[in-house]
Amino acid sequence: MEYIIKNGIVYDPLNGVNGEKMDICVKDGKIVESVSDNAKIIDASNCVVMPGGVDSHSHLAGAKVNVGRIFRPEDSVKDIYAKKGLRTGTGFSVPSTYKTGYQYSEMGYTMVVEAAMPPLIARHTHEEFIETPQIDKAAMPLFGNNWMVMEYLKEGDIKACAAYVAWLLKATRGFAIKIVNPGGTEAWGWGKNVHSLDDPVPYFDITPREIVRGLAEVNEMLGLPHSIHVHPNNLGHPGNWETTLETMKCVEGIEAKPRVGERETSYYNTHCQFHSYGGTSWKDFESKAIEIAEYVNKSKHVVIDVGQITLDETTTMTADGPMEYDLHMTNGLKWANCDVELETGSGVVPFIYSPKGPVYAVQWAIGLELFLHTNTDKVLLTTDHPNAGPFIRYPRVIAWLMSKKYRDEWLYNKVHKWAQQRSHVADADKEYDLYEIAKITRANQAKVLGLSETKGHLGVGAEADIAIYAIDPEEKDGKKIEKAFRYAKYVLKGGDVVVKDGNIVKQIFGDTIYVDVQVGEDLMNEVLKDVEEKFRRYYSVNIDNYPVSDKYANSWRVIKIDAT
Ligand code: MFN
Ligand code: ZN
Ligand code: ZN
Repeated sequence: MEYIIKNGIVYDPLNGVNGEKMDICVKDGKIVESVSDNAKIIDASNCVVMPGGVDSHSHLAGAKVNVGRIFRPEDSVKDIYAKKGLRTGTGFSVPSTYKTGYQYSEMGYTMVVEAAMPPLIARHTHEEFIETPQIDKAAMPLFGNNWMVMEYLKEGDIKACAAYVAWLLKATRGFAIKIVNPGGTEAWGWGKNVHSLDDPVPYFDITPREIVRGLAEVNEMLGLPHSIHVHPNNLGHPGNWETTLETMKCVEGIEAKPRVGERETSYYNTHCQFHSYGGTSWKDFESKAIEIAEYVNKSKHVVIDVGQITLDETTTMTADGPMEYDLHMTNGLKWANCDVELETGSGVVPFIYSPKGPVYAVQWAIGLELFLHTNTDKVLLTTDHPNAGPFIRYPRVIAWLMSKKYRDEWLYNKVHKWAQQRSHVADADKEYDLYEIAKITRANQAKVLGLSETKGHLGVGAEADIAIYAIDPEEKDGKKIEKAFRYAKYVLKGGDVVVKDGNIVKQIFGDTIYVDVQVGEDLMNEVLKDVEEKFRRYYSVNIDNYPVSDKYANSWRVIKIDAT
């Protein structure tokens, strides 16, 4: 099938295209130079054309997401999705699988990364991916509290650790190294936590600093497409901005050495909003977003996603088990806790971020300040779905960023006054333009994930993942901006029109992307012997039942890397 998208205003930052009227040609699922006269015409007059959206951090599938669904029937009854010809779905903050795929697609997103996959439960994640239509998917296995990782790093055996990471990525069909509260989730198994970068993990006697640095070295030794993806210690605690800065600094000097892709950063700090807190308690809680943004701007190795608070009722879920216990003690709502032997654990707690809550107002302002003060090449749009709010609010976040007037409507009329008093958001005049929106929702993401050869741009050879929005580039009416980005005029995925006028017109299933890194055979054999021994001694499963087999995807896309 051939298409020509005519007369749209194109925003394609990876190719430096900033609001030019031009035609985009599509053939056989790819963007091409030209098409024949038989090509179908898509009229994009008065519309904006961007690459398909890429979400590098979202909790959409797997163990804790499903706990969230089961645990919150009150969330499921709220938002029923029933459209002719499509699978029905439910759930506002933790939507069911089909609804997740459809709603991302309606917004023009074509690729989403599940941010935290417990390796032992990888199959569950992939099973849910099979049921999540419209988008390409990838998942990041959790490494920051893994017994084997901690032992190898304690022994200073980076090479063995790298081989183990390579094995686990392949066994779980994982995409990148995720680190959540390094050492703290393991400590939670003993009812404890770690509170600083140099607090030793019980029994393992290794520190968060050693875990983060060690895994960063492993990451660059293997040359993975993405960098380490880090949720630092002390999430959500007043005063944590110092831990955040220290964590960013602890990998200074470790250079990005991807063997595929064009990533320049060796450290990705996720949901940075939850890590930019000043004060000593909730009573003197204040923003340290500008301090964090200033460090990020001057540090070549760092990129952040924001985790913007959307001021909704939502469901929080994280592999940071002790943090969820703290949150439950703070808000008094129900709490679920799950342990995953040898690897990780998680917690789930509902949360109501009321705009009238003083603390939530400051959290909202902190996210916006990070967007408004960080260099737009180094910041990515996320809500840490569903932790700071559901992904269907991305269009509202875009509206807050593009229109100071709209931001101020919220700041002065809807949100508690602490947002003005405890942050500098009221002073920030910056308004994003569509070029910058395209950066923080597509170009930057594709680049830091190492996928920018074919994703996140509209150059010849790119996958034909394209979003077309009915919006005037000068629009300042927040509601209109939100509506335009919530329901795309057209979305193409792999060269098929999948959305028209905000409705799904074709159901397709994307690929599941993972990395397969080859390391030296002798080293791998040695490490495998060790791992087999660990399985016999400690795991309740047999190693032969651990790897994810071929049938766990609609279609796999493997990124092969030679690190021998
Ligand atoms: C990451 O996974 C991930 O993370 C993230 O809720 C997550 O009430 C999961 O106990 C949070 N609030 C306060 O203490 C506020 C102070 C309060 C007071 O007691 O003084 N002040 C007021 O109420 C102001 C009253 C005056 C006024 O101005 O109105 C706390 C409390 C809280 C705080 C609760 N914290 C948690 C935040 C952290 C992490 C959420 C989510 C988090 C989720 N991803 O004159 C007048 O007008 C009167 C003024 C008022 C007065 O003085 O009375 C994983 O992957
Ligand atoms: Zn996290
Ligand atoms: Zn997260």
